[in-house]
Amino acid sequence: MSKWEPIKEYKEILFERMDKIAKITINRPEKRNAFTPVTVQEMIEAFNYCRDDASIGAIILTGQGDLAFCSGGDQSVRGNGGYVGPDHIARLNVLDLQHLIRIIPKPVIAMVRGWSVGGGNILQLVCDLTIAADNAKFMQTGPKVGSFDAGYGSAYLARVIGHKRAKEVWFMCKDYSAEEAFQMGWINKVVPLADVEKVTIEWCNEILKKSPTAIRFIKAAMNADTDGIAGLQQMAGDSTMLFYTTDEGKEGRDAFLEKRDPDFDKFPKFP
Ligand code: S0N
Repeated sequence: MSKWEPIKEYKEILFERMDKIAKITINRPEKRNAFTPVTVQEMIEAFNYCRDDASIGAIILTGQGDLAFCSGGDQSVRGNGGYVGPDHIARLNVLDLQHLIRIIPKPVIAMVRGWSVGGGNILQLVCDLTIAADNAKFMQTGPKVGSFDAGYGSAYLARVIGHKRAKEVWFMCKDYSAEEAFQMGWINKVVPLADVEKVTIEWCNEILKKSPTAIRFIKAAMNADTDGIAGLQQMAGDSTMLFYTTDEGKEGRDAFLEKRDPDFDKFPKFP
């Protein structure tokens, strides 16, 4: 059905594109796509590539195979103070990835098949939209396995599904079906497993017909509401970027370079 072209070879992820859509796939199906610091670093690099490439307008994040989107941090490389990669440094670099997914000014869509667990489930949470296959299951296990995400995983989850539900998710560590997650507003759509990629691509293409600047500001505005001054900074940066493209913005730069007073009088003072 789809013709994905590789963008770059990695050890623990696949990174592909089809026209304006990029797809980042956690490729550790034998571990239910649990992530290591290497997986996360590779994803960070791939997301940054998508951020910089102006021809990419939507990004899909998924896991390889039908059994899991992601089962969270790889418990076999969990050391003292974080997850340990080849550099022997214990890290929680998935927090940097969560932040990157939030601030990247392009829509990121999680495509969930099978298990979405722990830190993996937080990754789908921080994506802008989630399309789930009908075999998807959602679960936080932290309090069972000696960990927790008190950042986006808790506070933002509470914003998305409500405080009572978010506490239930973390206190009970139960799994929720795709239909239950949909009813809670945790995800956007449930489709038959066989259709999940087709529908995710359809959603991407629908978004790609819309104004990228409008999408960028809608995403930034919602982050500004939930992320405090850091969210505001992102939206402010977007506004500055837009201002740089105006004659009014250029007048300030040009006047400085031409060693003259700027003439801002000629610009309209809109109501
Ligand atoms: C996903 C589950 C439910 C799938 O069950 P299923 O289908 O029965 O398969 P299994 O036989 O259990 O698994 C198949 C093989 O995959 C291995 N495996 C699965 N998950 C992991 C994992 N997370 N790490 C390492 N290996 C994993 C199995 O061991 C098995 O291998 P073999 O065949 O060799 O035995 C089920 O597998 C399950 O419950 N998995 C564990 C889920 C889990 O608890 N994940 C970790 C949760 N914690 C985090 O994600 C940390 C989050 C984080 O990074 C973080 C972020 C912010 C702040 C703090 C933290 C923090 O560290 O806490």
